[in-house]
Amino acid sequence: MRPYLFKNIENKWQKKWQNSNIHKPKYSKTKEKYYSLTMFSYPSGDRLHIGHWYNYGPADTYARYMKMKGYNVFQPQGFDAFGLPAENYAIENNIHPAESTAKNIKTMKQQLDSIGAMYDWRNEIQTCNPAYYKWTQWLFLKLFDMGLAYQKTAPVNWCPSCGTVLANEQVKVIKKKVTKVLDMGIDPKSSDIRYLKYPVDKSIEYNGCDRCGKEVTKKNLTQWFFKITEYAEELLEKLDSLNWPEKTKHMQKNWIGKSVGANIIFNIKGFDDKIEVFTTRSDTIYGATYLVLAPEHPLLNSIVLPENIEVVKSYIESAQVKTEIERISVDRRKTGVFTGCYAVNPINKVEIPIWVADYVVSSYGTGAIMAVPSGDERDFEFAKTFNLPIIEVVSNDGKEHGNDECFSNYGISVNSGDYSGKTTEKVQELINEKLDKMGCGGAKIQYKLHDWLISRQRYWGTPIPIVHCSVCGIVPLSIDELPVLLPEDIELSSTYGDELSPLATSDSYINVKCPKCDNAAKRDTDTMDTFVCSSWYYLRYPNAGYLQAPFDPKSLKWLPVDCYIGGAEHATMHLLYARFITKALRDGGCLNFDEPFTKLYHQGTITKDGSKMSKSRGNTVSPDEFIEKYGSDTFRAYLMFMGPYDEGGDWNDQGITGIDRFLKKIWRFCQLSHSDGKPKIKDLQIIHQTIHSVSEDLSELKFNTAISRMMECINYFSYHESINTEIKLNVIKMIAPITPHIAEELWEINGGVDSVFLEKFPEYDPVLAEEDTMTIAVQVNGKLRGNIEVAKKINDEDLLKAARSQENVSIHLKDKNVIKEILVPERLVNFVVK
Ligand code: ANZ
Ligand code: ZN
Repeated sequence: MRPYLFKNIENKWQKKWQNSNIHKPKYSKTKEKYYSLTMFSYPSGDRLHIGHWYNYGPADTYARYMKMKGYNVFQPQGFDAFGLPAENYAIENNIHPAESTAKNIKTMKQQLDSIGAMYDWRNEIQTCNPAYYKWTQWLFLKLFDMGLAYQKTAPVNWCPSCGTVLANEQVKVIKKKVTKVLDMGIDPKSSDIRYLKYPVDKSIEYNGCDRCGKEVTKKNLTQWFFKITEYAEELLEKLDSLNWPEKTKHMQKNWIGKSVGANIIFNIKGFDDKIEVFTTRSDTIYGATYLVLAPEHPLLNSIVLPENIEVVKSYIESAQVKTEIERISVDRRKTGVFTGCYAVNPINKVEIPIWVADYVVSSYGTGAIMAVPSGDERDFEFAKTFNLPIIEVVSNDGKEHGNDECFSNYGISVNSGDYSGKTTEKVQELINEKLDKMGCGGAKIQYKLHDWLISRQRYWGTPIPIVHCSVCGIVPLSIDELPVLLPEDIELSSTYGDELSPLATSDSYINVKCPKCDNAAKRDTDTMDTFVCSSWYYLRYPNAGYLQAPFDPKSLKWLPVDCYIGGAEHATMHLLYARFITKALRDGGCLNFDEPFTKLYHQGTITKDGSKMSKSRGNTVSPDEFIEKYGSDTFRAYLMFMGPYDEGGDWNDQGITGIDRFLKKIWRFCQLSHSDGKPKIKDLQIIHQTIHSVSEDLSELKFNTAISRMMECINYFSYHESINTEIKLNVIKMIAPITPHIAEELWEINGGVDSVFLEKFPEYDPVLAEEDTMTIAVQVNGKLRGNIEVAKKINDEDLLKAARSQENVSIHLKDKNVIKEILVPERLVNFVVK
């Protein structure tokens, strides 16, 4: 037997695969197409880590399995090469990001090669390449043309540490434990003068930047947005049709945040202005005892009475320093001040005071509410705090209970004029109709989703193809002016001036002639969010070199993506943006499908000693050293064996030696000499049972159990001195998707021509796989006392005999009278005794 020299074997096959067409799909044959995609990676300067491997290795196993199942598999690879991490890396290392990115991509590609994956490198994508970002600019212009890209001035998220604005999706709630030293001054009861200072652990929450974790602030800026809200309903509704993890669908659903309710317009006594509120409970309008405006509400500039201006002003200022999370948290003490003016309830004409309070936020609904203390907890507390009236308007039985409580459920209206006695649903319907007739609002659907802010004040991104002209205003470039190349004469620094884009410092870039009127004009100085680059890349892959358009219309037959594998952290960012862009391009006449990713799968995370691997924790494990020591096949198989693919597992070095032994057993087994004569029935049964479960597991990405079954199978055969060749070849084919290099080598050793990946994955024969024995549970008086293994063809008499003689059962039958024997075929025997 030859020794298992994994290094030689892996090098040999990686070269062979590269030089052959084996990884290339038949592009024109899309009938059996299978587009297997993994999320492309960021070349940020780190080497490929276990996380990448855990995404790409098992995903390749799945792709290879699908290929052996007869699919025409397309598995591309590329680089999400623009963005902050790449720019920051370049700044730190004092080189141009174009240069460092190219270098990092080169290293990453070498590492990717060591996985031995079935990548079709002919269709590689690098988003920082002008041949690609030309089409990202095209996408911007397309959306602009469709009215889906627009500029507006709004309070936006600003990350001071990254020096750029961020989309809402890229801001996350960060929980942190901090130790604060409380200074209580001098203890008056104590005789010695001692300061009461003691540290307390406090947990704080704030809105942080998804990249750097620093606190994000709000700034009023003019920025570019993509109108994702136009698709809110479809994004929500089509979730049901997707073969995606339920959790991810749920997160998108919550992020979109649909609320069915009404807008109600209140007149303001003594002013022409009106206040519009959003409510999900228009039926409670008779219980509205005051209105609340968010501190940012523009009406506060005009309606506050002179004697109230001072307090309102200082209240607004105090609200500004609080985070939104703090403001809306339910258990916080409510604060607020009276504006001095009154609003008129459009339904019953009652005048109610207008307050300003920070528990109402400007970013949701209309930034104003009608407060119903008897129906809403927050309003209830506020009313208690400030002694405002509480009017009961809904109860469970339509009777007034007059108790001082908040009832937030649906029920039957009371104290509501003609509406009393009717159900919540009915009253909502009637009131909404009435409001509509009066011109005072009506039914309204509200979403939490906001438009996608796509401008970034950073250098390393796709320039926005817009010119600002003092005469013509915003002028989009035409397609033949693309790409707008990133200027090279820019001094990069980690501390750009506030809000100033690095591109603004290049005179030669900024100053242009207006394409419309030829007067002096200026280019837009921002670049696009890198999530724009990744929102459409899967469309270009099937013919990534196409010059005439962003994607080749013919190659669109490859879409949608059949299976997309990547991290769950993208649930409400990339995965939402990509769905939106697909729908927008469909409506723009470019695509004829609704959803980009038919099936989605999230791999879990690999931990080290229970915590997530990260550079800052210093607990990362480099794949390279293990590939060096054990080989790529062993490493890949070990990653898959550690736990269910969607759960991940904890890394430890001991585990990998088990897989190492397993591969060596396979190596030995697949070189056993051929045994003459017919194979034993038991051998056939084992191999067909294994084929059955391994193919089922692989088709569901259950790699760990597939490998377990292979191990059991190999253990069974480990006593054999020779083996039927048919069985041996089946083992090689079964292991091929999991450990591709060793499988190819064994295939060749056994006289296989070409590649094992041109073979079909073995089919199991149900007759041969059939067990000839079965396990029967034996009970005494309904209690399980033992199990027996018997032949499937056994008759009842022999079965009962075997059951009685089971060791533990016989103990429980001793000296007892069996009054009944119950037989459940193929499952159970129960002795009823006295
Ligand atoms: C009156 C009312 C009566 C309400 C009642 C609730 C219960 P969701 O389901 O999240 O959409 N609201 C509206 N805009 C707000 C804002 N900008 N800041 C804070 N709260 C706001 O919640 C909708 C409800 O949240 C609305 O319905 C409003 O309070 C409040 F018995 O109006 B409701
Ligand atoms: Zn002009």
